[in-house]
Amino acid sequence: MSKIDPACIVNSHTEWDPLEEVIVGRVDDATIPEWHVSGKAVWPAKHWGMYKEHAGESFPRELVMKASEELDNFSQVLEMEGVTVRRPEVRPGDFDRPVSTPDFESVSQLYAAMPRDVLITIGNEIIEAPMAWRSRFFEYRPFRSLIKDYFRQGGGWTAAPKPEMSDDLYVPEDKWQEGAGKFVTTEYEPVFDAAEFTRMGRDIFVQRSQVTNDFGIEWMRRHLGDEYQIHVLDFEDKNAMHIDGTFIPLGPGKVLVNPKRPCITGNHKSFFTYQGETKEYALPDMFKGWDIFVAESPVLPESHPLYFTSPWTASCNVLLLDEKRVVCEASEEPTIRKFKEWGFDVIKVPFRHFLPFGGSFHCATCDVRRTGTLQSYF
Ligand code: DAV
Repeated sequence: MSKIDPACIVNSHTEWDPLEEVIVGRVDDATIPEWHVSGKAVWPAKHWGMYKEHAGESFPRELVMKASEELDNFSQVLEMEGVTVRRPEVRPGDFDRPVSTPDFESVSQLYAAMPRDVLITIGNEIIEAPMAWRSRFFEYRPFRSLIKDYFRQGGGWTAAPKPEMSDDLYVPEDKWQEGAGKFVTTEYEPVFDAAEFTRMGRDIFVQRSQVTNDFGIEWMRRHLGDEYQIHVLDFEDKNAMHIDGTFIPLGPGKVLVNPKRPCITGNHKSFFTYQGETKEYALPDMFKGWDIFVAESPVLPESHPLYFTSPWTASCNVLLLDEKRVVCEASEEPTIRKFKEWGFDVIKVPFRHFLPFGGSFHCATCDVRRTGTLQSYF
């Protein structure tokens, strides 16, 4: 028998159950993190100069302002769709000053824009992730007043072991080489970003990535115990970071996949054409009979600044309000058309100014409550 209470203020088991309450991030005071090998492993090379020369400064202020307006508008749209929205608290000095611990110093902290990266709700519990970047060590702080409030109302609250993030956690920059399956984080201690995990009831999927190590995955496995199965998926992706731009559950029996990063994990193969080439997508056998929806290429112009990610977040990083309603970026016409063909009701929200900060609607949110119970979909 499950100990999970569906009436708890914190209750979410999947990416698709009807969304009742959500945290939407704030991008205010977003600060450029310092150059570090853990960033080099994932940041687009054309922005490396910015990290090397402008760490500790604000991201371009006009962009931050427009992104902040987009977040406010997105929050209003969610409220109009009947979702309760809560926001983190950003205080002066949260990000734009140096921090030090016994193990490292960092010129700044990053932001509170991406609750999905730092928090994950599994059942009745909110878990704070032990993130792998020094610039994100204190990222839980802007969310603490919300988490305390949920705890007081009966929600569960766990902070995974805080990493030391000494040099032992990273491959030194002069030894670091990029390549699929090569990771910049060592197994010194558990680390993961919450957005590395995606939830389908009793089955939870994760990838080893530049910010999530096997030790971190094992911590989650033991923490969650027998009621859950954690499955590690492997993708062709040399900058792997966060599964929600790569493999996105859309409902029971439905998953959205990024054609640029095929899954190479199992024997259940499907094929599709991407840029004139036939591609193989190999999932574990448990996905037999599932619909594999292939994401459309993003239409974001090449010149659009993306400081942290590939452009695929524009088309893949969608938020489901239930099995029917999906929030898509308003200029991504091909994606919108596809979702309609697949039978979804599309809610179009402009988010182009937010994308540069490393994600879209899924990243910018964290589920607090979705109607539903813990089930198995396989
Ligand atoms: O480049 O697709 C997405 C990360 C979103 N949290 C990417 C990474």
